[in-house]
Amino acid sequence: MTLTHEHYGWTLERYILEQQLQHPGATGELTKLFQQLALAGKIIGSRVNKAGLADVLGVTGETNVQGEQVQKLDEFANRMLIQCLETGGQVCLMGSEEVDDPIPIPTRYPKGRYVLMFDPLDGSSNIDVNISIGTIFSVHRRISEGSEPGMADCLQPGRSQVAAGYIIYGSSTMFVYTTGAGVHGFTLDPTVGEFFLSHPDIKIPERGKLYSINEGNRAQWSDGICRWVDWLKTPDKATGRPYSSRYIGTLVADFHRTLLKGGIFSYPADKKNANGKLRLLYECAPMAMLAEQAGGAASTGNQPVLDVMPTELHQRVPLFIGSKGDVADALERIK
Ligand code: FDP
Repeated sequence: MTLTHEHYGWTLERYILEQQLQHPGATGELTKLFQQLALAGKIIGSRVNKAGLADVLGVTGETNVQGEQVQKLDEFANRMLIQCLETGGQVCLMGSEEVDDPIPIPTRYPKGRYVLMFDPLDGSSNIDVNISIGTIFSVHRRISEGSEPGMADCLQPGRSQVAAGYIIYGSSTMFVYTTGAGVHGFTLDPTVGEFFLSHPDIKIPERGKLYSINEGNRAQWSDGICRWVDWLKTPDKATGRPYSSRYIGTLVADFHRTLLKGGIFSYPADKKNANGKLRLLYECAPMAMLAEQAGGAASTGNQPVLDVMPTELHQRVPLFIGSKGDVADALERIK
């Protein structure tokens, strides 16, 4: 779909409503869930923009379930998402990268048909240095009919996600999502306070010219990963090598660039971390759904990320994600 002047004024809400009209059975609950996610994104984005002014920088002194220091903004983002989503009656249970166990909906609020998993503020090490950060979300259908929602609702494979997306707080704030019918991007006009359609039906180029990996970890890599990265850097006109290197250190930002420009992002397993660093449910599965919906691919190195059956809430998996051709090259060379 090409953006024309007819799309001027298409807000996120209107776009989702239009999509809903194409599904006569839709109840509008997912639309309401998205409205609340967008609201949380606007509130978090506004706080992120004032990060240097307000007393929100630095750490709280606590450590989260991953053993990392909790940043004040992480905590704020986590609280905002819970507050915005727990009251509306669309969600029955939530899971957050910042919280050890599933987050129940207080009994005074109705429980809905969906389970929401989120990473409230991805790229926390970049908060204090004015580099893009983001919120990632993943939506599943509740499977615990007739009983209290529980862990089984959270531990669903990426393939059964109903929706996934992220909000990037960068040079502009963008909301990028898929409900299984392509990937669509909206840019926040801060003067109006609305997300407007700016990137309809995003497609990842079949191949890119960029690779993105933390090369500081090279001493820990397998021979296969070293060989593959060396190959990417070896000049060869026919295959467009050498690739250029880009690494922001915020998954949302590195993925957003990969989605728009193509290429590959990877956080592989290494000698220290047998499953890499990134979390399956809050990071890899939602990004994998976006990648596949945009015509790209996402693999753990052994199987498509979307096919991994989760066994733990905070499980990690290796990630190779981006242009189809570039992911296929990686898989071929790391063997
Ligand atoms: P961060 O630790 O700053 O929150 O999810 C973790 C993450 O960031 C990703 O956003 C990012 O891609 C990755 O870790 C960066 O890890 P390294 O610093 O080890 O490269």
